[in-house]
Amino acid sequence: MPRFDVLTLFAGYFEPLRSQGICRRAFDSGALQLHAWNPRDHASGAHRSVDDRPYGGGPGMVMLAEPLLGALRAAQAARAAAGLREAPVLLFSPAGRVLRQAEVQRLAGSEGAVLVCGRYEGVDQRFVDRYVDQEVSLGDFVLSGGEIPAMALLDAVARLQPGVLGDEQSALQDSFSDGLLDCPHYTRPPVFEEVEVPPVLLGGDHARIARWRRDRMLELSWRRRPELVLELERAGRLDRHDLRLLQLLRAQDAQDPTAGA
Ligand code: 9WO
Repeated sequence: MPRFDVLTLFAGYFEPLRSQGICRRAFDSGALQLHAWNPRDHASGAHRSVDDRPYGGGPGMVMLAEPLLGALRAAQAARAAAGLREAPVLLFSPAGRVLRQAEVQRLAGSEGAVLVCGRYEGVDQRFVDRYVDQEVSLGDFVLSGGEIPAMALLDAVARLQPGVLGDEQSALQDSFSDGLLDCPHYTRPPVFEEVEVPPVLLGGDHARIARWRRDRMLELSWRRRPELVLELERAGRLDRHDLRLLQLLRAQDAQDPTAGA
C-alpha cells in the first residue's frame, strides 16, 4: 500500500532494493511502490546544475532549492494523479530525530512519503524550512548522501508489509515490535565449542520458552538500553511478571552496579 517517492541524484542506488531479497518481494507483490525523481531533470540553464557554491564561502557545494522543488512538485503531482493525498516530506540528516520502529510501523500502514536524499555539503536551508516536514536521522554519523538512510527506511517498511516476510509472525516477534531489544537466538548444534544451548529451549515447554525469551529481552534491554524499559514501564506496558523481574534487576544493580553491563 505505501508509495515512496525518492528525490535523488543517484536513482541507481535503489535498484538492488528492487531486485533482491525481502524488498524485492514487497515491490513485486505491489505491497510497496517506489518512484525516483532526479532534481537534474528539473534544473535550468545550459549546465543543468543541481548545486552551487555556498554563500559566505567554505568548502564543498550546496544543493540548489529550485531543482529539488521541481522534483518535489513532480512527485506530489504524480501521487495526486494516482489518487493519493499530499505526502509528508522527509529529509535524511544527522540533525533529525532518530528513526524508531514506531515511526516505521506508522509509515508501513500509511500512504507513504516523499524521501529527500541530500548530497554534497547539504541542502539550501530555505528548501528545508519551506518543504521538509521531518528530518530523520539514523544516528550520529555522517554519510556522503541520504540515499543509504532512505534505503534503510524502505527496507524497514518493506518487511512489515503483509505477506512479505512469509512467516507473518516474524515481524510481530522481532526486536522493538514490543519496544525491547530482541532475545538471543540459538540453532544447531546443541553444543558449540563446549557452550550449550540454554536447556529451556530444548525442553518443548512453550509457555516456559516464551517467558524465558521475554525475560532475556527485558534483561538485555535493561543492561544496554535502560531508557527503553523505563519507557514501557511509564506507559504501563509491562506485565506483573515483567515488573517482578525488573525489581530483581534493580536490586542486583544496587548490590553491584557493574554487573552484567
Ligand atoms: C548533514 C549534517 C551534519 C550535521 C548536522 C546537520 C546535517 N545535515 C546534513 C545534511 O542534510 N546532509 C545531506 C545528506 C547532504 C550531505 C550528506 N547527507 C547526509 C545524511 N550525511 N549523513 C546523513 C545521515 C542521515 C541520517 N542518518 C545519519 C546520517
